[in-house]
Amino acid sequence: MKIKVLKDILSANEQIAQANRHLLNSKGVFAVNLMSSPGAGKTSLILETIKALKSKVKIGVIEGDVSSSLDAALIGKEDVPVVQINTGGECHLDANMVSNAISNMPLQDIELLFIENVGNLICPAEFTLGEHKKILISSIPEGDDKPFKYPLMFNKADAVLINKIDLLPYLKFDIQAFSQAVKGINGKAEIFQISCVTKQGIQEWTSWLLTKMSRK
Ligand SMILES: Nc1nc2c(ncn2[C@@H]2O[C@H](COP(=O)(O)OP(=O)(O)O)[C@@H](O)[C@H]2O)c(=O)[nH]1
Ligand SMILES: [Mg+2]
Repeated sequence: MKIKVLKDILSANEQIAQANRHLLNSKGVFAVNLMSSPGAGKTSLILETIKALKSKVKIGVIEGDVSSSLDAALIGKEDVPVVQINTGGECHLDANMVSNAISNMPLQDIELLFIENVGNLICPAEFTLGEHKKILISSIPEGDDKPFKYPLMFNKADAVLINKIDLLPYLKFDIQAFSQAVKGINGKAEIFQISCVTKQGIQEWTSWLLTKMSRK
């Protein structure tokens, strides 16, 4: 019985996600669902990507958090359209929340939409939002064993960004073992080593993103 309820929820979510994608496609918006544990660097990556691409691409942001509008306030300083979703306790965004958010966004003025999911390596993997790409950020202080512990999240990602690479000299993290583990779970995911502090890898990441946008 419980399993049937879960199935119904997921298929209802799937239907709304498809409607979201249809709307985004009709407006020419490329949407990226950014997922990670809390503090891995989702907001930092959005800020760095805005700085790198602002002159080329019109960017909008949906911020998802259990509570607060701190991240939306930070992004708002960059003068891009931003909407905050507070899930009020839910550990992930769902398609309906995103549907409400995009109905409050000037989609005609947006070409690239970042959706910062709630910091969590489990639940967001289960809920598609209507995005075109799922991006997973995993950061050096979290350790190199995360692909083994949260395989579904790694399996669903179109790209895995290893953030805080500037901290590599100070922490035990085997990049090769991590990358091998990711490839074992998901042979298709692109892997980037980045730092939002030193900007290492940001150019490679934004080039990849632009290529994906043009092939939408
Ligand atoms: N050393 C280092 N710190 C970073 C980097 N990226 C983000 N941070 C820091 O990590 C913390 C969490 O970043 P934030 O972007 O808010 O993570 P979020 O919770 O995933 O959105 C902040 O103190 C950032 O300044 C990085 O590349 N290197
Ligand atoms: Mg954040």
